[in-house]
Amino acid sequence: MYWQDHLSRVAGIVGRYGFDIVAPCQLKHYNRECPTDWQLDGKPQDLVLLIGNTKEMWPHFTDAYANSGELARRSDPLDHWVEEALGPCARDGQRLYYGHRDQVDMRRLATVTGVGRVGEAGLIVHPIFGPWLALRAALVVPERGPSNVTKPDKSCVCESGCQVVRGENNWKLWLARRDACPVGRAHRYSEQQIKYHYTKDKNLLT
Ligand code: B12
Repeated sequence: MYWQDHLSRVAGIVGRYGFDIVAPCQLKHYNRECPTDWQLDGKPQDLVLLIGNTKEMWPHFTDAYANSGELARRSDPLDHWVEEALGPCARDGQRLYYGHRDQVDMRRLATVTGVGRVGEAGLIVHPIFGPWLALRAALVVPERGPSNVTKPDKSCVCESGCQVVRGENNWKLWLARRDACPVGRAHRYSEQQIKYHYTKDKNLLT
């Protein structure tokens, strides 16, 4: 199979749960950017697919939460559900690494796959979704990935400057920095999704 076929297959599976970002690179493109202990195993040309989501994922998660007592008993229901949703996309010989628990540097992977640039505040900024995305997992497939990955721009340059938003380092500061970004405002998360992401308060889900 070509890497495009793997990408379509994975996008088809994870898209059912609202994971609407799937982006490829070769393993060496990621590994050469990383400290040794964050590198992933495999051959240099292997395909890596970054899997992420925008606000599209949220209703899938809240529906699953409403219909499953099991999720409510978990200390981090969203991370648990992410594993349930993404797990089936890894076939034999393919390895799935989760951003919330495995040693994979999702921000570096986002830049080498061209998903986004690193904004002044350090958040990944996607050309359409702006900072309104989450980087969930990396799937390593032992087949040749795309060799001609566009060299990503290293950083954003814009007039509004999320870096000018300063204050006490709490979640409201990070929300203000996201809100300062002029890109992707139509893709802002709902209030429920925002608050849950920053506080992990399960009461918000009921
Ligand atoms: C560990 C971690 C944290 C820790 C970092 C502290 C520590 N001493 O370990 C804590 C829990 C504090 C944290 C907080 C936040 N995090 Co965080 N974090 C991660 C995680 C799991 C690994 C980062 C890492 O070690 N990288 C590898 C090393 C080699 O690279 P590094 O650049 O030196 O790593 C440092 C920075 O990444 C920094 N850091 C961690 N998160 C963030 C977020 C931002 C915006 C910045 C500027 C820096 C930063 O901490 C790392 C250790 O010092 C990644 C997911 C992943 N697997 O990549 C998410 C991740 C980087 N975090 C993310 C976010 C959004 C945040 C917060 C804004 C969320 C919040 N709850 O408020 C805050 C802000 C961080 C800050 N600078 O104050 C997102 C960024 C998404 C994006 N669009 O860019 C990621 C990718 C998670 C995701 N699922 O999408 N985080």
